[in-house]
Amino acid sequence: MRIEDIDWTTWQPQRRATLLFVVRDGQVLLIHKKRGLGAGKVNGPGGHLQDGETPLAGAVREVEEELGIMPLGIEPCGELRFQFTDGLALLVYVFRARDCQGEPRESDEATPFWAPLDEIPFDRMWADDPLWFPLMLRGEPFEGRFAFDGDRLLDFELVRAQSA
Ligand code: 6OG
Repeated sequence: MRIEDIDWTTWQPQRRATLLFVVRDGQVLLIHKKRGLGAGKVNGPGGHLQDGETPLAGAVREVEEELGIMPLGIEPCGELRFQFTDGLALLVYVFRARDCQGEPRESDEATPFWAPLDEIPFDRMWADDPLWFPLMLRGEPFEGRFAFDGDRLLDFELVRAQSA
């Protein structure tokens, strides 16, 4: 499956989800994800949106639920559209926060850790992450489209956006 095989004008996500990265003091707050899509991988805190929830509200709720902290100074960074070969179509809203209130703590969904910005463990993350992470860290809005077969990245297109 190639990106150009997908009709993005009629593409509709079945599910919408969030990711939020607290970036502070040269470090980014990541999690070992314990369950859900991508269990076993390193990612940012996040999860699926509930009915009627805005992406920002969902992103904040997920961080509070998974890590018990309140993100501060939140900015939208980008949108990621994933088409999986098994039919799953997923839209992920990515946010960045300048700080957080409280100490991140482990939950049944996530084990948090701070990673130095020059030691981000991309080999344990989804294959799309190294593509857009640098834009997110520089605060440059982006839009990505990705074709996946399971956790294998088949094809992608990544562009800078006017605003996230
Ligand atoms: P729950 O199953 O936890 O929501 N997610 C992805 N994140 C990255 N970086 N790359 C992907 O490439 C992803 N696919 C899904 C979005 C799923 C969580 O997993 C993220 C959500 O935070 C395919 O409710």
